[in-house]
Amino acid sequence: MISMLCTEPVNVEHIASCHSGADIGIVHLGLGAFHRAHQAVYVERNLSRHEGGSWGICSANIRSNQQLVSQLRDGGMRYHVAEYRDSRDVTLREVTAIREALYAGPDGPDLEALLERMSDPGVRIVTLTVTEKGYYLKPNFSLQLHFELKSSLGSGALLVDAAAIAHDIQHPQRPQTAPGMLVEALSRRREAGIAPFTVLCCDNMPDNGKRTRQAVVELAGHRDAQLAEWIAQHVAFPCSMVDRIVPAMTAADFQRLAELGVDDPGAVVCEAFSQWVVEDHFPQGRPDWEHDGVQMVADVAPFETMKLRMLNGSHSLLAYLGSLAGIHTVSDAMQQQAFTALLQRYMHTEAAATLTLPAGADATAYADSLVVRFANDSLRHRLHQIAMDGSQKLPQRWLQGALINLQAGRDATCTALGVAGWMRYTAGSDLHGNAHGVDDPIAERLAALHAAHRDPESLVMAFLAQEDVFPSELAGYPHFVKTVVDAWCSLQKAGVSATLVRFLQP
Ligand code: CS2
Repeated sequence: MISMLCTEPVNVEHIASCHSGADIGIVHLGLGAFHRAHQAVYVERNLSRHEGGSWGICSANIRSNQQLVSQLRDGGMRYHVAEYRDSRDVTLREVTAIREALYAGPDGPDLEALLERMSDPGVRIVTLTVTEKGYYLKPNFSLQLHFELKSSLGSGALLVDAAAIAHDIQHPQRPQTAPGMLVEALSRRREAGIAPFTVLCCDNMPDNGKRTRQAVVELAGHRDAQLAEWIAQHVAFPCSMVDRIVPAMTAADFQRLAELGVDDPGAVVCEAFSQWVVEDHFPQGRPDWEHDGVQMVADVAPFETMKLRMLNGSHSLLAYLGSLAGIHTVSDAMQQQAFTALLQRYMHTEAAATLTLPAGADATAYADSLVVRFANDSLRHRLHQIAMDGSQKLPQRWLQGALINLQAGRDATCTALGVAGWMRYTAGSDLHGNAHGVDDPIAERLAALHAAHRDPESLVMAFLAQEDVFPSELAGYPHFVKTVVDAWCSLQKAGVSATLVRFLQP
């Protein structure tokens, strides 16, 4: 470990990878920036402590970005993570925990290699970051998951009509989705008499292990009821909470890394903060992650709910309202008092009121720490990136909490503002008329709603009637509905800042 002070006022610490290799014991689906800067760093620490071992990672992209797979291979499966405490203080970490990279996306060459790897007895854990939409599930507002294999109705159920799931039901041996790959690999293991791996979901969803189990067991039921029963009985799906801000890389990020001497197409820039809370249920064994900074706990739910509603909920508020105002990044939005006031009010009065905090946690201190993290201007975290897939994110970030507040007779003004902001964002332009793409699985349906409903009230009602996004009860709170309509009108007429000032008046 070398610490050096450059001629520029930048403190750069280099941490070299301290192991020469490891057998593969983990398969990861979703080789994005987040995985490289989060889970792979914890595994890197583990391998460095043990000088190798059997928990190396085989990481696969299953939808897109074959180029990254090639780049990692070309770079000898070695890449860098630049952890910025602030713009003058960076740790440059070399990571070699990912031992193998595969591309199993549509027409990808490595699907069979991936399934073989997942069926290997040496692999005992499969982790996932495939984003919320990658599980093909309806939202679950009750958080009571059902496991009746025959039923496809009810909250949290598998989207059996989604094209990719329909494909996996038709062609189970050539799956395109993460649930389909898990089912096929588990089926192969069952037939070969190999114990199943543990499935560890690392996506931002409440009860993410239970939801993954729902998708896998339900999909398996379409193929073979006994396989579904075997998975339900024998496969562990622990829940986890993941946290680290890892923006998509930009040309400017590669440029500043080049200035620090790092010429690496696989590099990732992120914040210094990192947290991983994992439910300790790994029947086939696990790395001794508790010595690498992972919190191994009995119940992840309080951590997950706190993070989703406070951090991700705030992110989404900034994403829609900030984008409408023509602001590009999280840290730019945090320069504006109207936005910090919005987040303070949202976190303290709306989000915190709905939480059962983890032991020892303090909502005020957590909110304060988030404001500091968001203001970190060494990250160019684009609001449009966070705005993506709103239909998949809003239920757990805002709407579940709003319903709890409304049922308890409490205020949900910030959430109503956010909902109006999201609706307006999905029209495809900001309030200055600049067009933007709307990246969401239901973008077309939302565009049709905008085209069909010209008056604000009927548009808002049409949005609230989208039951795969909004809990049906929300439309039954007239004050909430009126606040959304008023906020929509105010955004259109007066803009974001004036609307925030007006709605946030005590
Ligand atoms: C963000 C998250 O893009 C988003 O939706 O809210 O990726 C966020 O940065 C992470 O969850 C932080 O841990």
